[in-house]
Amino acid sequence: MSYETILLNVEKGIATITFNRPKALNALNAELLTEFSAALDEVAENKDVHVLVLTGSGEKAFVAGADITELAKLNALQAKLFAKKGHDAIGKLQGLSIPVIAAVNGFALGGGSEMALACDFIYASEAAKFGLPEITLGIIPGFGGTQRLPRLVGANMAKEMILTGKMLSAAEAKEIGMVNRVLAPDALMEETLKTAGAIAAKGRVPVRAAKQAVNSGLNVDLATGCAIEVDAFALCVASSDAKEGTSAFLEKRKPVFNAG
Ligand code: CO8
Repeated sequence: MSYETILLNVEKGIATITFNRPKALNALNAELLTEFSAALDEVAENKDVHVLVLTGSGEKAFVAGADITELAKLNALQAKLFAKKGHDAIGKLQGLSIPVIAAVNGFALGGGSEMALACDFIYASEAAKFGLPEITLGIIPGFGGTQRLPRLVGANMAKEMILTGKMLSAAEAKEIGMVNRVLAPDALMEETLKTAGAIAAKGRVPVRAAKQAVNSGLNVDLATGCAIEVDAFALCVASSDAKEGTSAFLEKRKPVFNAG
């Protein structure tokens, strides 16, 4: 399928979705959200895809937020529908069984930060800037920022960002635990794809099980989380990935997962 506002590329088990409205700093309009959601379906249905990477086109932005030209025209009901559209797409992203890495190449503001927060982890270029500036527009984050940011960096840090609307540099975002690695701009994609490749070479079953166990465990008490892990562990032990991984160790060779 071809898209107008995003690019979808699949290579060596890794899908890359690039937000592609560089003239509007890749802002999220209704068309982009519809296409993004369809691309996620395409990725989810492709059995050859083991990892998804998200990035932005152009030098300046990952995503500079929801499209303010569209936002400015909405009444309350339309705003609710637009917020739901964003939540549905970003919820679908977070619910993918394969890992997702955000390669944040520039501004990740408002909906852009919210998109990155729904990924499994974030690598950022030294040029990246993060923030939830909605308060400056007289609104609040509407694509999950008030919920996902405090879960990741703690309530107080999240409230300072949301209430002031201030931007953080990539280094500051790393300091508060929002970003895993900060890289030179021209090393961002290479390093992100290297990590994606390392994950794609692991067994499909344990990768999905590990992601799901961590995510499910975050919403429950420790005992329930540990029970989730036990079930997921048993599922992995019964898989051909465990057979290959343990046999390879005992036979002193490198395991080959996802061969067939
Ligand atoms: N929406 C639409 N267009 C945008 C956006 C945006 N979010 N951001 C930038 N653009 C456009 C500019 O209008 C400009 O277009 P043009 O060339 O036609 O004038 C072009 O992109 C380049 O931008 P600038 O000239 O402003 O570039 P600067 O380098 O001077 O500034 C900034 C870059 C700092 C990123 C600046 O563009 C900016 O502040 N952008 C807005 C950031 C923002 O406030 N984002 C939050 C938006 S609200 C949101 O995300 C809410 C999500 C939940 C929605 C819930 C729905 C109900």
